[in-house]
Amino acid sequence: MNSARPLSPQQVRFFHEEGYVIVPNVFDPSDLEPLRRELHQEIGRKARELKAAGKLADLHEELDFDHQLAALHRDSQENGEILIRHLEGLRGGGFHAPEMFDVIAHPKMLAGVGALLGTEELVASSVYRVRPKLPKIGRGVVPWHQDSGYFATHCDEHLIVTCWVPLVDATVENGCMQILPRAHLGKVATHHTGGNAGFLVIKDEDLPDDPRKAVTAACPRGGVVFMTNRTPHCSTPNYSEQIRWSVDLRYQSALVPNNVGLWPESLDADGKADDAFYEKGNVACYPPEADFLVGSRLTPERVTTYAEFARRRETYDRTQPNFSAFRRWPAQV
Ligand SMILES: O=C(O)CCC(=O)C(=O)O
Repeated sequence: MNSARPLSPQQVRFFHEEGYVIVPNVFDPSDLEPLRRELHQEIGRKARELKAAGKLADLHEELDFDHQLAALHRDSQENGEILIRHLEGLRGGGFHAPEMFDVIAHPKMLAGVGALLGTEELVASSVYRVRPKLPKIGRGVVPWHQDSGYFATHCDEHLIVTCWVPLVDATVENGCMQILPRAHLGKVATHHTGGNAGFLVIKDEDLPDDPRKAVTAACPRGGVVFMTNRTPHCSTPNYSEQIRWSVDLRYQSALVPNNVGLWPESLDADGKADDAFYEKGNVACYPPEADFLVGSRLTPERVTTYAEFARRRETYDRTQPNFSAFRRWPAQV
């Protein structure tokens, strides 16, 4: 295993000026193999559960990680959706295996985000997503947005770094991202609800710049696309024959509002945390999900272990917060 390569000063400057930087060799592709393998095994386990429940006949076990889920989805869209939602990582109950945590807390990843954030006191967010973009269907196409569109307004002016990590080579053909450069220096644009698959969307006329100026963020496996929370981006359809797998992870300085160390303790009988916890007590940029310390020179003993990561995600998942970033935006595109 090679060691962590810090980003060069040129890459850090590029990120701050352009709002993104594509670094092709953060990981060795083999560093991502355990996560690919675990996701593949999880698909097998969940598909066997569906088969035992009489919901599907063919497990397509002969197919590799880059194809099996697409075949299951082709056989039954309903089963495909169940599997995708199970893997997505949405809310604490989603995919949070040790192999996922190992990528989030990987020294190579922390070296990269540490350089961009200018600190070793690093908080990772539970707002990470696993994205299997299936071939030849619209699902997984993500409309123009800024990640800040999903966060609480008090974090608009803070820097939260999104790290988009392809688990296959991401190309124009398989639907890599498009990024609007230099637009992160302005405000958070107006988003609307009602985009494809429930995503928030910035209408073309509300984009801070001409979408024809977008750059195509192709990125090899092992690379990372780093973006700011105010960088407008979207992604296009997958016209290839295989799944475009990726994970997107989010980090911030420990000085930016977060809920490290906070637990939604006061749950009522329905498992609902009291409003005060989400309205005032929990000031995180995305309060419904647990943040955790992943790097610290000052208090290394507080750095989160896998067991605590899992417990925090699962505890937050049992609550049903009132918080919704969507309430900030006008309804429907
Ligand atoms: O993976 C994609 O296609 C889009 C990712 C994205 O929008 C994000 O990471 O915020």
